[in-house]
Amino acid sequence: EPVLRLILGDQLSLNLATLRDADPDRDLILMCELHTEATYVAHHRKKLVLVFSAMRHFARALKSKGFRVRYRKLDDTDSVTCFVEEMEQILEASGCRRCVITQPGEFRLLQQFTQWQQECAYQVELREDDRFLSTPAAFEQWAKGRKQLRMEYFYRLLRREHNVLMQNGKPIGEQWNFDSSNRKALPADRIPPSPTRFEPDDITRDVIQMVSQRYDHFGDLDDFHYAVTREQALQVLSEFIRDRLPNFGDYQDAMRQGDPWLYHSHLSFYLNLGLLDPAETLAAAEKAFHDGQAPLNAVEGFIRQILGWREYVRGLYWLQMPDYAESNFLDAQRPLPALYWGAETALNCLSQCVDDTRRHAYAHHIQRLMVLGNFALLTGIEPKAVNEWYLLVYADAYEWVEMPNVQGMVLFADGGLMASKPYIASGAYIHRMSDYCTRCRFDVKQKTGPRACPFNYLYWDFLDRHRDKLASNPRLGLAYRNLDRMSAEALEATRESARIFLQELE
Ligand code: FAD
Ligand code: DLZ
Ligand code: SF4
Repeated sequence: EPVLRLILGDQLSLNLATLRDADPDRDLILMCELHTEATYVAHHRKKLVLVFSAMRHFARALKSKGFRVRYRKLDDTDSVTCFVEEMEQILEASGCRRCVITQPGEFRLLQQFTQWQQECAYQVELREDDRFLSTPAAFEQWAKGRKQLRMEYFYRLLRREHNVLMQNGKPIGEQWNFDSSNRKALPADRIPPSPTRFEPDDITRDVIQMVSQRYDHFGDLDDFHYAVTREQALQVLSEFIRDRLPNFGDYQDAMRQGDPWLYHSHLSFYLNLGLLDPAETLAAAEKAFHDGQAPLNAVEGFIRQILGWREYVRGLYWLQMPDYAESNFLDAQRPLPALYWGAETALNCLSQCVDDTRRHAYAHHIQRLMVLGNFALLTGIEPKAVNEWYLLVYADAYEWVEMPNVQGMVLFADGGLMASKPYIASGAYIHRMSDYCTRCRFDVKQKTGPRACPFNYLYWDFLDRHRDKLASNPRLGLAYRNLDRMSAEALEATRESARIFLQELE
């Protein structure tokens, strides 16, 4: 009897659990582009092109392996509102009684599928997504009884379990973490290699055409050059290992006007779509270290992002959902300011980071965290709006990875479950790590007044405003002592500058 096997847009892996026991001659594989998926948040147009083009290329790869694939293009599914509806139609028409799905990466879809599984007349099997190095169950086990869930300890556990950068039971280099050597600014004369690019083929050009006709969402569509097949993604990986990894550590936190790519890997798009497997990226980086092609601080730094952060946020998401979406520890209520959609702003760092995002559906970690995120935190933007923004603007964004980064890392909305303190910074940090301030109308050295860098007074005003919730945090002790030492006039000027700025932001 034939089995219907659904493959979602971020499940583009030949070793997907759904496909493991598939019989090409007997079974039917279903992939479908849905208007409702493209619009439940108004995804960046480059993200839509990436997902749909990668889906179409994956369907082609499946067909060339002999699978029977039913691929539904957006133009044929206008009346279809959800995956379940499409599956029911096919099951009814085809005589299949069994259906296999790998668990989706977003809670809303898992809920739909489990509800259907319970109610429908078919045999619906939901399989664990095992394209990760850990599992939600293992994370839950680790989290049991802990009040704070620090990534660092989960990471060490996984280093041991998977024997990554280990020697005789100890971390290579006698140290788990080399972050302190990974905070260099980028010297002005350093030119990072340009990113790997692929010219769009016929399939991608069709998708670009379709997206441009149908959607006017935020985000530039021109100059699409991302990988859309596994072969291309493997090329991005190997060029990263060769050209960028050696400098990845040193300049991991650096920002430069007009260049979001720097020495980052640009692999999140492909890891999250399923075109690359996290284990193979770790193996490639570890090999570069053992071959003497990249230093330990770079390799450990890169491995920590994928083995540590990526696995950790996924565990946290499934542990905390659905409540995580509702948390708002600091009671932030401000609507998202128009500058996040590209409205003109005099804060050059923000304007540049939004511009990179609009052009590429990409910004690197420190831009997302210390500029765009820092500003959202300092100005008290409502978590729901911030989550929606991050989920739709980045081509690597799916809720399982976006939400913990926003709720936990950026907004401190979970009250410190993830982060030991809010990631707040004044203009000095942005000035040290970027060249944005030299081209800004504001003066990063001034603390208050109309020409002062807004991050400076917003920083102190934030601490002042949230004294009741944050003053007892030991990691903010020094900051609060400094705030307490501020003269009454200086505090008043800080509050006044912040008040004026926040009022104008509305
Ligand atoms: P690199 O700097 O080269 O890092 C290598 C890989 O490590 C990445 O490809 C990614 O898979 C992983 N990684 C690094 N940091 C994280 C992290 N904090 N959480 C999870 N994985 C990480 N990443 C996403 O993949 N999707 C998102 O929707 C997303 N939203 C974010 C939102 C905010 C507010 C912040 C602060 C970070 C977010 N990140 C997200 C994490 C990180 O910024 C991106 O993974 C990274 O910028 C992708 O670029 P890269 O591949 O060049 O990364
Ligand atoms: C992101 C995305 C988009 C925009 N569109 C589709 C789609 O039409 N069909 C599909 O199967 N998947 C799509 N995806 C990926 C899904 O949103 C993703 O599988 C879930 O959110 C789970 O992570
Ligand atoms: Fe951003 Fe302040 Fe620097 Fe301007 S001066 S770029 S607002 S940090």
